[in-house]
Amino acid sequence: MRRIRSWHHAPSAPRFKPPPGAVDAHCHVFGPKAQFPFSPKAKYHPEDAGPDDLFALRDQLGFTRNVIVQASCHGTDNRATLHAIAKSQGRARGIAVVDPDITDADLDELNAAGIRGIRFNFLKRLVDDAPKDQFLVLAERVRRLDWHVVIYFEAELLSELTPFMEAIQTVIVIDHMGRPDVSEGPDGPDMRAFRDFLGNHPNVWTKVSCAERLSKQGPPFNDFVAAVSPLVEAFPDRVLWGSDWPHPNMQDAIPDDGALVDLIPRIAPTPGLQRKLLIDNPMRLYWPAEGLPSQ
Ligand code: 0GY
Repeated sequence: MRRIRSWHHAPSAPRFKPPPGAVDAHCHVFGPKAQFPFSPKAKYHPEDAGPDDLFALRDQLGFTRNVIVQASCHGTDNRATLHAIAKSQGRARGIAVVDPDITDADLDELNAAGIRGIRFNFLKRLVDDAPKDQFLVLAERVRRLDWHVVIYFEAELLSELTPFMEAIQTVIVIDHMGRPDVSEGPDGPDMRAFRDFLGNHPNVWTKVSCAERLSKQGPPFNDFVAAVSPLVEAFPDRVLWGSDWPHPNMQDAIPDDGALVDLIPRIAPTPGLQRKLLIDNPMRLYWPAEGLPSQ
């Protein structure tokens, strides 16, 4: 499989300055492949995007911390993610993807290494199967660690997955708002259904991320901003923001990370909303023992 680059080598400097302590709560690392090979089941083979590049971008964009989400190309081998967390000097946590037969001792080890949750991926183009019954068992098993569950699905699956999600007792974080059609506007069927879903399920959080995937208009992503800002206003305590660097599978439309950061004040227009989105909410989920940085 050809190796592809999906990330910008020279992103612009954002005009928006994140508040000190800001968390990029959704990003990935790829490899380096020589050290951490891809899964035999990987659906894409990206160019290396390791911790040094990630942390350089973090600093350039004005962030302090990262939450690194295990990408599907590494399957259930979490070593690349753990390697990046270990290099972060306490400034990264992670979300793992695990085999259903993982032992409790291995889960404990992941916890000690900075993992705080597991991801269930329902995108057919990324994974071969998504066994709901096994996911439910895993979700129950990680409760003792006070982990949460991250779920990635597309909007057409929201109603079908609702009973599955209702059976999960932990916090649930939904990636990229379950990929709504933002071009339909804030009151289009997808955004309305998703806001109703959050309203009815107080344990569900979401990442207001991925303008570069969800927008049909492209930069400056006006359709994304119009659809997403009411959601941030309605659920200010259950939203996270992530860059999604190195933007898996975006090789045909590589986004400028600086421009993505400049969307933050457009979807979270006040300093109070920005602080919740970038600091209070991710710190509660990923660094609860540290308390919140003073304002
Ligand atoms: C994302 C989105 C994608 C990929 C993955 O694990 C992954 O490979 O999450 C995608 O292709 O939509 O969140 O990075």
